Amino acid sequence: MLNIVLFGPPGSGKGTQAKFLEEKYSTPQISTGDLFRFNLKNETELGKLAQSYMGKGQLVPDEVTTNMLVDHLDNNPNEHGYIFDGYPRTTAQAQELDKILAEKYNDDVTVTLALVVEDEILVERLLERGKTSGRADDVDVNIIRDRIKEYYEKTAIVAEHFKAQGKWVEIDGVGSIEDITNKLYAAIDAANV
Ligand code: B4P
Repeated sequence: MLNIVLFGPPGSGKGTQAKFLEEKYSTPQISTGDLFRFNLKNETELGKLAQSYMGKGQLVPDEVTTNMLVDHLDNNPNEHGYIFDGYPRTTAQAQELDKILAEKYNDDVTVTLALVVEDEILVERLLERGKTSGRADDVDVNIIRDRIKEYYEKTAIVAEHFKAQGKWVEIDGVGSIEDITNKLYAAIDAANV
């Protein structure tokens, strides 16, 4: 299996790039953000709970997020592997992902690709997306800044988990979308030998 973790702050291009990787490697994208938004749209209990965190720029609790991920994996089996987009976002989630892949598939994360983009560019991109995305968390600059703060407080530390496993590659996330995609392909091909 090829199990790719796409990592980076909000607006760094995870969702944008996941689509290209999905097509090239036949590994479906799993975006926990998209799964929460799907639940929100369908007004499920999970959607309402998630919105109470997402609307404030906060992370949804680990247990809720991991249970949703496991359900999704069970309902969408794929022997080639997966692109994890936006999961893990805490060290507890990273430990859970290792456990899930080992127990379910006797496998592990192939590589974590971390998109590096400076904060002011993140804010610009998300405000731009907010003009058309209909996402409440992309419209208010204070919520965007809270999301970025949450990233530095809870998510950035996940790097240590994957660095310790030798599965951490940083990619410059500024430049044309195509150039970044090509850098990601090269990093995956180098890791998947
Ligand atoms: P997500 O849906 O994952 O939101 P995101 O981080 O903003 O998306 P992404 O980073 O993929 O957007 P992209 O850069 O592609 O999460 C939303 C919320 O859900 C979180 O805040 C949290 O509350 C909750 N959540 C999700 N997962 C969770 C978890 N595991 N645990 C707890 N809570 C969780 O796109 C941004 C914009 O940049 C786009 O408009 C794009 O066109 C543009 N862009 C991309 N690449 C570009 C480039 N190279 N140049 C110019 N623009 C570019």
